Amino acid sequence: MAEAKGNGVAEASEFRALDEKSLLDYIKATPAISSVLGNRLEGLSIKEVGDGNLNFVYIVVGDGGSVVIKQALPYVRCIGESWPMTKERAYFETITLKEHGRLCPEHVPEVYHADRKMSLIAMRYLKPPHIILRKGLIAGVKYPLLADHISDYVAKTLYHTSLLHLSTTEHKKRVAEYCGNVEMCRLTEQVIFSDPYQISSYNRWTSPYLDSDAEAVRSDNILKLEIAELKSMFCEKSQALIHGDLHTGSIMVTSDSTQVIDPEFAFYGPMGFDIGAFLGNLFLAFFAKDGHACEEQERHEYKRWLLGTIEDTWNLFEKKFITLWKEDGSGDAYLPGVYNNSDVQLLVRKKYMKDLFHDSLGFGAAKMIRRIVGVAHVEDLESIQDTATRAACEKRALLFAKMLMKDRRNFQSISQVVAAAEEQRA
Ligand code: ADP
Ligand code: SR1
Ligand code: MG
Repeated sequence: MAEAKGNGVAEASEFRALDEKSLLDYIKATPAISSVLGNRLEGLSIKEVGDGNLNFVYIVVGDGGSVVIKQALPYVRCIGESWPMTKERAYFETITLKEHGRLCPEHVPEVYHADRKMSLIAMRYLKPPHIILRKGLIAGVKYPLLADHISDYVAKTLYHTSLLHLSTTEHKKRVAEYCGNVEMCRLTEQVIFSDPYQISSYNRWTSPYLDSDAEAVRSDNILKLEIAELKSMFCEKSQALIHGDLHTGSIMVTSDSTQVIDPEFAFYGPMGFDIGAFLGNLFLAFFAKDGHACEEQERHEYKRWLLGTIEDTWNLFEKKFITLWKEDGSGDAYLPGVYNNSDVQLLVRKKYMKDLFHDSLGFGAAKMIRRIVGVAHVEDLESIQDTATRAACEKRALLFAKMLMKDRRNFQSISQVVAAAEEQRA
């Protein structure tokens, strides 16, 4: 059925959209998958569970093992066939899972089989009690290792795919391959950097409460100046192999395991886009918390935990990233012949990390804004049943995000950003 290529990605003769029934035939004809199931294919349970925005995800469980099979169809699932989208995204997700998995195996599920023509990936099933982080946050669960694990993942994947580690020859080769994921990048350009700032039929917000707030975003010239700068960075800065969609719905967790899934938007882009996605989504969880029924003391403690996790993630990331740089620094960016004394090394590291911090704040703010006045909102806020209460949470989050995008260069530390979030009033 499918023939393996040199990069471990097989190619079927042609594309077919699968369903729970035809998937069984595919599994039977694919030794790389049936062997994971212990070749015991009688009585397999196959369930489609995709609750993401784009793809179809099947959980396959049998007596001999389990596997997750993900297939991309040529459109955006949450909108429908009216929004066509390349199914090549499954190929970029595959090669990124493999590369990020090589660099950080503790936090990325293993790929067992991939089929480029079928736009299909078979990967490790992250069994219960793994749940999507966003759902855990909505339920008020604390994850004490989250900051340590995610800072590990971003530090390792970003550092090792940047010019701090790679030669320009190797880096350019990789950049060229990932230029192929242009359609996914263009989707992000539209829904994060353009649509929230113009009239678009895809935009929505909690109306009528946020009508004037959405209009204010569309008529704020300073905000437009900033989003233009961030968009140009997103399009032009090929800094590292980024995940490209690192929100809290792309992470599965238990109390001691953190697994990053779904890197179909991956490309060589600005590092701050990944860090900002994670931090921005934690800030959304923070602002949403006031809208969820909860005892006052418990709410206060949970919001403190979220802010502590934001602080720890950045601070640990910075420490780990600098350590990797000090221990290695073998890339072409800062040649030892030029940067040959500790003073100049300190100078460039400080400048690099300061710029990365401000990029992360800017992208984090952009990610927050799009989830409030653009397409594809987040469950943290959407699950607040009372409309007026939800609108009040969204207003505070939006005001904070606009301030963060405009004033990001004035922040010297993550603790100052966290303090600003705590002080944010409607
Ligand atoms: P999309 O690309 O559509 O956003 P996701 O990759 O986010 O799809 O997956 C959708 C859902 O499928 C996730 O929210 C999660 O519940 C489930 N899922 C995806 N991958 C796995 C996995 N490896 N193990 C267990 N569940 C998974
Ligand atoms: C139509 S926008 C869909 C969104 O879902 C994905 O997870 C990305 O965040 C994308 O922007
Ligand atoms: Mg997803």
